[in-house]
Amino acid sequence: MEQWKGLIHRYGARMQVANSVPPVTLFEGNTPLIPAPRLAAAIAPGSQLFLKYEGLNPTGSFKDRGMTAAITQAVADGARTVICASTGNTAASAAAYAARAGLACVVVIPEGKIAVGKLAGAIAYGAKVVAIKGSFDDGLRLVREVADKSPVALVNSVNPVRLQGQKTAAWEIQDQLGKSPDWLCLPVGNAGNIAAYWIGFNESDLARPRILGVQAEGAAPIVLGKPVLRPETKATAIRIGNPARWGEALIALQESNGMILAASDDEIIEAYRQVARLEGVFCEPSSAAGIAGLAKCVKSGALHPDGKSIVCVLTGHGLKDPDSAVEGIEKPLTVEAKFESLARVLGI
Ligand code: AN7
Repeated sequence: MEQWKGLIHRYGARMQVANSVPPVTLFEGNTPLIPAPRLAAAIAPGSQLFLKYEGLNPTGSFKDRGMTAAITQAVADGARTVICASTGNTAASAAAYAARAGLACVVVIPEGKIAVGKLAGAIAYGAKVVAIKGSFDDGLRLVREVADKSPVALVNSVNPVRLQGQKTAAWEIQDQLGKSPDWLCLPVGNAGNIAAYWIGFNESDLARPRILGVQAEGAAPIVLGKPVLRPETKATAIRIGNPARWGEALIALQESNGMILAASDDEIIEAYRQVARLEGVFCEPSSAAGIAGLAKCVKSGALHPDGKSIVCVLTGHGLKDPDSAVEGIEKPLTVEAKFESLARVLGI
């Protein structure tokens, strides 16, 4: 088989992105669609449940799909510096692709509210990291202003080229499944991803899935129908109170005959632990929001899983947020380095 060379190599002809320069790529995309029968038995009996494991992208999240496109475009446009606001994953991804292209990168993050693995990435890839005393929404407002007033390229998903990269996930799922699923479940933050999937499904000849979007209860502006001034959730990636792609999210939900709901932090964390323990797939808390929402809809009778094919998008890797993994967990047992000591705790 021909070597995988990333999304623009594979799908460039169907993406609106500059082709005047070589693609800036880390060979992103082509992530596995993993059957999840044990999770299905637990939360959606009778369904064929799959996990689109986007945490296996080069910087550990789905953001790399959009970033290969946005940074390639920035290079073609002659940019020297790119900027984004981020709850963490966009920052790490922008920093990596900027490094790859030899561009400078500035990331603006909400102080104290991003997972350590994301900050580590942004620093390792050499970005200039600026924390603000404010939320992601404040950060996005600020970087938009910077991009308006100076020659830096904005690479948040308000940049349409980002969606051109991210829409490819819809086509990958269709290729892997041989059809569209009946349901696609995913977390919703700034709503770029739900908008991008909907573009992808619309640019295919196959039937479109129904979309289940899930927000965190403390950051659920679309569910509430109004912006949330001070969003709060343990799912820090989706701690967003005024999504930039709100309108597109509503269109995707309406046209797909979909649903949007809020899951509590407890429900999200339970789903996050469940998918790791039942399937061996470790995602970050926000990524489990889609699973939490699916479980909720099945329980309430809003979604009948029997005979349905369902894909939950796991947007980011669990190792991005090691603190959440160990929070509230007892420390590992420590014993003397002797057979008898180990045997005693194992009960043998
Ligand atoms: C793991 O990195 O907004 O609805 O600045 O990191 O397209 O915003 C991240 C969002 C879901 C929500 N899952 O996607 C950022 C940022 C994970 C994420 C989302 C994010 P959108």
